[in-house]
Amino acid sequence: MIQKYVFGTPFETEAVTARIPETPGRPAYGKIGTEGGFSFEMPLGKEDIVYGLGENVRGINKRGYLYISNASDDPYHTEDKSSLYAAHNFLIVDGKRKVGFFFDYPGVIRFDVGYMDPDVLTVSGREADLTLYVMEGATAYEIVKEFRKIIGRSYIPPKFAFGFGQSRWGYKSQEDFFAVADGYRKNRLPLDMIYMDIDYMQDYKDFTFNREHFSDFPEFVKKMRERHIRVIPIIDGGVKIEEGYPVYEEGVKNNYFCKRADGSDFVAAVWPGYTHFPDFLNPAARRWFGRCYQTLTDAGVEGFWNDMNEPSIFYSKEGADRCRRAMEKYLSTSEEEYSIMEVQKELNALANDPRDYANFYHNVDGKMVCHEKVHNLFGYYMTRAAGEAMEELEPERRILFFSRSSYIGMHRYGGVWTGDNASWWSHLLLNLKMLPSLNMCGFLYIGADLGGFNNNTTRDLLLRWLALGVFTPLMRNHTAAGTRAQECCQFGDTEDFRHVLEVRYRLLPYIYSEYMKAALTDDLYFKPLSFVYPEDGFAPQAEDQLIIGNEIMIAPVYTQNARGRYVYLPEEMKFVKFLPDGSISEEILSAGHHYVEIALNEVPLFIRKGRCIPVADPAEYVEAVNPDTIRCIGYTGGTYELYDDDGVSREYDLETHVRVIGM
Ligand code: MIG
Repeated sequence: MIQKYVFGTPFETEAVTARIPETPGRPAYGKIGTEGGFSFEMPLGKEDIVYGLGENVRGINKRGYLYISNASDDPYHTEDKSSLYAAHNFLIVDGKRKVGFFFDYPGVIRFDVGYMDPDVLTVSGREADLTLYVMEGATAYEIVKEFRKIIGRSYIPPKFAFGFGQSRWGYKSQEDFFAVADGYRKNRLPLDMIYMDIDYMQDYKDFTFNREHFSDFPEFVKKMRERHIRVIPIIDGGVKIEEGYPVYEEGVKNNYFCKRADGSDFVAAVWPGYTHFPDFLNPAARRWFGRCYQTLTDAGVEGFWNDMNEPSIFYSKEGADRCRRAMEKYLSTSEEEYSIMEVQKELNALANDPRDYANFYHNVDGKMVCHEKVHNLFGYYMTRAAGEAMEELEPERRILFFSRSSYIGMHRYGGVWTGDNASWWSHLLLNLKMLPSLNMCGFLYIGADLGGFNNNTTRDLLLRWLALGVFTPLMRNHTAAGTRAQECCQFGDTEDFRHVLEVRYRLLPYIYSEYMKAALTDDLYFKPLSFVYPEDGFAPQAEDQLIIGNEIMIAPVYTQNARGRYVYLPEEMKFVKFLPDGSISEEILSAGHHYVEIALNEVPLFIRKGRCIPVADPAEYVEAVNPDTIRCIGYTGGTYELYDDDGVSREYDLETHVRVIGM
């Protein structure tokens, strides 16, 4: 049962696609205040679990902390943070009462989930303009499925995007990219994609390529394709201000950029220096920007990642002026009157300053909407621009898209990667815990920077992280400029890496099948154990394990120097290990707690009682996975519904693409 309550005059985010009639009055849950902003207050039972909130820090149970939906380019995802890049305002209270809430509110909104008062959930925002969806169901899982039905089908990437990808901020020239390709192919390490970070562009200009570093870009893309590798370029949120740059000139001429109150184009410095922000909320601008991606698809590109779309601001013109004024004042007054600390304050406030977000506007059907009111939609609408344009221009094939910033609704147009994590063991665990929450909010094509983005990785961290990445739809090794080399061939012997990557390709039929089934039936790919075993009192405690589809449980190792880990089995399962010699070990374990040994070069999974999963022979790229080699592992007598399709066209159909296999 879904009810929709409208307060004030909300901005139409188009997060929800279903037509739901408005319910008059107030919801049966919570106390709502609309004076001087919005507030929602609801008591939490002692045992209640709170699920949801998508991309965020902390656990699967969100209880006991403050989360603020305020899309932020903050590259330090430490435990004290309340905001990452996304705004996923859907949560479920699971206790005696089971109820879900979607706060469709595109500005900054706070979720105090038993933080100030352990027994109270408080949701608040500055304006009392929002649509609140309230959902009841028999279980938290039912509520999620109900919610997913109203927000529209999740994005479906091309099948190659389920292969492994290598990335690094710092690859510049075609020689760099060929060297990465060689490192993989010569060592027979599987690879499907190499990501192109900002250095492929000419002066960080979107939809350009550096002429010095690429003699012939389409030819370069083609040569990579001949090696069965796709190159996936990055696109940034800001458009460089530069006379003669067509994207800039068209944008200015047609008023496609965000404007200040006085009608001038807002200016923010990002990687290219001063830029304008495309007004993705303006349908004409959105259409225009989306069509710009064609420059690259015409050159043979089949996928993109959208970055810096919170939007990230290094500093604005106004911010630079504030610093200059502070500096001048400091220089012309005495230290007692005006301290150098005042200058420091302005300098520290330069990046992503809320004053800047309050200082530019979107043109939505002729109405000027201040950015701060719709801040969390920018990444969503950028990716929507790209997705919609490609649905029109490329109706016959899927294009890969994923974004850094997102809002619910964007899940229909692309996936997300979870941004600038660090090469920390704690971030491996955080990666795991974020996955089901993201799925609940519709984001299925997801993954983290494997090995860690900031700081230097270590061989063991990367191997353990890849062993989790084997199961994430987006499986990408990415790292920041200046860090230690992180490609899988950079750690001496490549055998262990080859083996772990090969497991991904051996499981590809299963991973793709489960992804497609989840997308086509609005279901979860990753589930918390408690969703599958609602009667099991311990299941909610096992936050470091996940269920995938209906068949398997994963329990990755996430501590350094560990030779294995404790794992909880809600029922009897088969403990499966992909061993480095290519063989697979299987052992039946009874329900309960176990310690299982897992070496650095082994990939573990657990098959649920009575089930089986398909496994193929290893391959070096997705198209080389041979369906004739598929066999089942697991419980004798088990059957599996295998979904498969051409992986390219947009014709998805469960009926005709599923066949039952078994053992
Ligand atoms: O300010 O393009 O999250 O993946 O490598 C940093 C450079 C900008 C942030 C992204 C990261 C990417 C980096 N970008």
